[in-house]
Amino acid sequence: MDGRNYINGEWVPGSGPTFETHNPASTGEVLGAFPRSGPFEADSAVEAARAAYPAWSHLSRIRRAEYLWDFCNLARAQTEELATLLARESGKVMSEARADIVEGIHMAQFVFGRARMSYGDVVASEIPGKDAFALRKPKGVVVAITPWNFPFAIPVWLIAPSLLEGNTVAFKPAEETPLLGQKIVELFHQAGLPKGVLNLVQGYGEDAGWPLVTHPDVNVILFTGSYEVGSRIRQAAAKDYNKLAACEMGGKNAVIVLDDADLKTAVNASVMSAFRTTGQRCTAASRLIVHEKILSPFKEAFVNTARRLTIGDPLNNNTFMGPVISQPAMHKVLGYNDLARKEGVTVLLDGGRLSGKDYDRGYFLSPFIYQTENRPGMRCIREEVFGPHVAVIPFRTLEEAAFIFNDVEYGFSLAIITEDYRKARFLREECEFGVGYVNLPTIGAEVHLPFGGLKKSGSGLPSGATLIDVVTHRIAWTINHDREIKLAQGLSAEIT
Ligand code: UN1
Repeated sequence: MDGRNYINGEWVPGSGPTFETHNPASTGEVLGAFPRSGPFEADSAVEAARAAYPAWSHLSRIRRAEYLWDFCNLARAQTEELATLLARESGKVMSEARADIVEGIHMAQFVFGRARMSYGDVVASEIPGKDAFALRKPKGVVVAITPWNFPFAIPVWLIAPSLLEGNTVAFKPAEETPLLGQKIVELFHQAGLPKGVLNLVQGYGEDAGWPLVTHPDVNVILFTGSYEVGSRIRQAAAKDYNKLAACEMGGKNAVIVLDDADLKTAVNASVMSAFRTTGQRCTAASRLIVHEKILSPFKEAFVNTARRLTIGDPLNNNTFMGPVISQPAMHKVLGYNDLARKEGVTVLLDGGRLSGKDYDRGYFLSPFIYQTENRPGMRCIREEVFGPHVAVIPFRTLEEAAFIFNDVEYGFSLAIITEDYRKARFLREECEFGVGYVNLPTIGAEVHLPFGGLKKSGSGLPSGATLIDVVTHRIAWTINHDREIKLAQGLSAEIT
């Protein structure tokens, strides 16, 4: 693909160097070259978005939503082609690549449906002659900086609600998945979105992302990625009086398996949580906190299942686990496997880099599973790994399970495997998380729910259904129908 930026409705080549995108399953396969943009392109994108804002925000909400409807129809007609490209660029297996496209479509559908529904409240006034409303207004220019692990769904999650509410957008996809980023913008272009409403800036975080984040004319930054970057973005945004940053960041999520758990459910949920997307989800579980009574049968069944997983070409429909995204990602996971050994864990399945034949062409890893107590200061059970690396941690009491769950700096997702609703409720109340499940994996959130974590996982401004709160500000609007002024709190309106 001939990569371009998209600024003010025009596909423009970059002025400087380019970067390439590769298939992580077969690194010799180059999928395209893209502009390595810098401050000039970032400024142009924000200026175009600012210029388009008055007309876009004054368009009817229904009309704005119709562009999303057209986007949806175009994406639906090409789901298979988009999913294939997504699998080749990100290494996600086909069923997950399809689900990624479908999740983006779902968000656009959800947002489209919202257009004809209430976007404010009518509230009572102390004064009978007053009508009071809580309404919403768009914020202005939104910057969306998105990750490679959901290269279609997450950009659409962030862009679609922003557009519906009347904002305009400058979008920078991850440098690992620029092709899917460009595909999304092509679909909006084909849907006839007016020029400047959505702009695309390709490139790296430091060169292209940072000038977008720090641009004085940006009102909202929506970021999904690591805590380190998210934290820098939040600090930069806090310096500007008119800027808000909503960040979805890492996780050190867990499945808690109680002593009454159905073993089949526990194993299935744990395998999905730990190894779907090769462990590269902010909702993936890298800790399995298991009651000591069920520990032996659980370990045996979990390790045996993990040992049999089909690892290989993402385009093959039978593959369960594809490669990790890049060489640095692979080295990071291998480094954490070594760290776990050094920290004295008991290795249950000694995974590592796969070699031979097709494996040599990509970044393929097999599952690394170990058992350890939750010892203070251990890094492998506290830091985010983002790969097929998982700890089995035994517990004895429910209180201890909650303590272990909370004994990390992250708080994204939680799954509890139990038949006992009282115990599940206890853990729901005691554990710090944003997305919780019972008898399910830690992954698989749906777009019409809030989506975000606590602590280092989020900024307290969840996305998903609740992104509307981030991209709008609420205004109070009160109208007097009496001929004279009457004030709340019994305040006299007499002028003496
Ligand atoms: C992410 O990993 O950043 O709940 C998003 C899930 C998906 C979204 C994950 N629906 O796992």
